[in-house]
Amino acid sequence: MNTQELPIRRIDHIRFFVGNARQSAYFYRNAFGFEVVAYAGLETGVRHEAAYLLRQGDIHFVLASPLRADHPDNQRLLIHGDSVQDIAFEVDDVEAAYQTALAKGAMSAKAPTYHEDEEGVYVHAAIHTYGDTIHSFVNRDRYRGLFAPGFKPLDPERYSPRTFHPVGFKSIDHIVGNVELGQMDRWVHFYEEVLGFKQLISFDDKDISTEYTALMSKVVQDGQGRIKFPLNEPAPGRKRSQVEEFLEFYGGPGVQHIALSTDDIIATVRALRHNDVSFLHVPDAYYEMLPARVGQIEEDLHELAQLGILVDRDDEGYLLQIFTKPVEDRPTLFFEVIQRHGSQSFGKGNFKALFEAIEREQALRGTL
Ligand code: TYF
Ligand code: FE
Repeated sequence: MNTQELPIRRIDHIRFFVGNARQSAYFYRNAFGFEVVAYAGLETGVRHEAAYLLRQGDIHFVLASPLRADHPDNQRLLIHGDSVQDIAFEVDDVEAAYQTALAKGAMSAKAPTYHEDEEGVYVHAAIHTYGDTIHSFVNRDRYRGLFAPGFKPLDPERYSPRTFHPVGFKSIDHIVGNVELGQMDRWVHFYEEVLGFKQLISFDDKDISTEYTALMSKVVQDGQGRIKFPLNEPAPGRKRSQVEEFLEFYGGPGVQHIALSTDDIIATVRALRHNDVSFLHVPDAYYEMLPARVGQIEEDLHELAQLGILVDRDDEGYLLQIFTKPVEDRPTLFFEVIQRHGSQSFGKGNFKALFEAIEREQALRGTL
């Protein structure tokens, strides 16, 4: 089994390639409550790009922007806008992970490199996944520096480290990819074959298309069940699928949403709303039906209704979730806030309310 051959320790970081990393860092700090901890750029000896490392709980985001017209990734800004470029994994052995992945059919994005400096050795390689998205493999067991070569602690002269208010995000719960019509199974197989993931068979499996879903979705997860990647493809429906809208405005397959977990969704959503983060709106009727649907829960229903938090129950427990509107002008990337009480599924009972809320937004954009 290749979970042994390719042991993924965890999601190391998500790299976003953006037009203006300095300003994106301001947004992810002041709206989402990330701490800006490190910087790479001209002042640290990096000539081609500026990058900010943001941290909250176990979550690490790298926001990178090109500094010149000859940056090798420039084209993706034009095609995708600001986007998730890399879901990077920390692995035991970068070279072995990369060779195994290639032997199983992955396409190389970057051959293994050993960055050696006074801080030790940082090992990095990368493979392609859907669209222009890549998976890096990194290992810093023999690296004592901060995060990666080129990164230095944030210089308060460049970026004020004060006024950061964590909103309570703990870890990455799942990352969703949108792929083209008919391509979902291909990418499910890619994660099974290349990375040793397993398709998650739960009663939540969404390969049903009803009049309101117009999408199909399957979930793959790593051997330890800690990394979960749902994959969506559009399904012909009554209306234009939200996945089609994404593919059009993103310019191909890519990361659609990132679900971040919290242990106190009420406090987290309250803080995010205070920070002007906008969420999808569900009608009041949703909350009238809620007690009958989910039964007894710890949280106060009025508070959940006030904040617009959704609830779903399955045989293992329940979960609370809420979805932001797209975080940029293109109707592409959005975030989900999730708190699990036992349930390991994805909120199937909320799909109708959620997809109808998305459709109302699509209607406003004229893309339905
Ligand atoms: O990740 C999930 O499966 C849930 C539900 O376009 C969902 O968050 C699925 C598809 C979609 C938006 C949300
Ligand atoms: Fe989700």
